[in-house]
Amino acid sequence: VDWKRSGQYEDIIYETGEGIAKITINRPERHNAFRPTTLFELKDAFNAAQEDAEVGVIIFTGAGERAFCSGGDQKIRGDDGYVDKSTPHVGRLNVLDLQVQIRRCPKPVIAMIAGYAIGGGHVLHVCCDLSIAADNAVFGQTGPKVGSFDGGYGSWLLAETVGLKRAREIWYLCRQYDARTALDWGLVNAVVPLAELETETVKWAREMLEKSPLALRMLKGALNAVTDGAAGMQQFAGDATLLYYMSEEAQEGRDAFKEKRAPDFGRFPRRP
Ligand code: 2NE
Repeated sequence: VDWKRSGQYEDIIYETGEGIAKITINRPERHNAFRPTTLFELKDAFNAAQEDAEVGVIIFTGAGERAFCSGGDQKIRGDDGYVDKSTPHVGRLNVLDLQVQIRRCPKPVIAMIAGYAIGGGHVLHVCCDLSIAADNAVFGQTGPKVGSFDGGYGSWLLAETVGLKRAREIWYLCRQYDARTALDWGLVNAVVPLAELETETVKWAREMLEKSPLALRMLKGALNAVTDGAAGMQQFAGDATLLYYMSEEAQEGRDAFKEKRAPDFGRFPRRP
């Protein structure tokens, strides 16, 4: 893909090409650990990809070959969350907002993982629709080791993905798992040689770009709805309203109002 870079970011890279947006955490010297600034920029980039009608699939990755993301930057962790120049007086845990944003984004998000996906970085890939791992990928949670935990998607979405016993093992023991194990456990969709990671991920993206965007949108909403409870149903209901707005039946209601006449819904079938 001939990626075109755009946006003014310090911690991330935003690129687009051939209907794909590629969002890269660019802090390789810290294994792509995130700080509040990183997350504000990711929020902006994911929003740009969602709003861009040319974009159908988003690839989320980390710079370099050593890490996808190593979670919250422990070196700038304050006493009430993560602190940096973008939020100097109050600690933030704004990765949780990004998790929700990835789930709510109606376009498929693929995590493209080389190296470590650890801690809050592991949770981010769990929140993505698909995960493609390089053969050097390493997965795990570290919370109970470093004084943290994720009791949200990081726990129950992980359990939905690998099963409760394995989710407990991952969190309670804080072990690291290789790419083959992650594949066996259903934590990733595919494992490929490191040198082929982007080529293979783009191949998956292109296959999805050939499919009906509305069908993919509805499927993402449907697959998320159960885990996301009322919030998931709310999004799915919004998509149902979108589809209804696109029908002649709904448009008759709008037109009747504008033309100051009674609506004629009689020509629409009362389906069994
Ligand atoms: C990832 C891991 C196991 C890699 O180990 P290794 O030995 O291959 O690399 P090394 O030397 O540890 O890391 C390379 C550089 O990156 C920094 C390191 O400190 C080192 O830099 P120098 O000190 O040599 O200058 N680095 C790596 N991860 C970092 C991090 N998260 N924050 C700041 N600097 C980091 C090993 O590096 C590791 O265990 N990293 C820590 C993983 C971790 O505990 N993450 C936080 C979990 S909590 C969380 O993410 C979270 C949450 O649970 C809930 C809400 C929000 C966040």
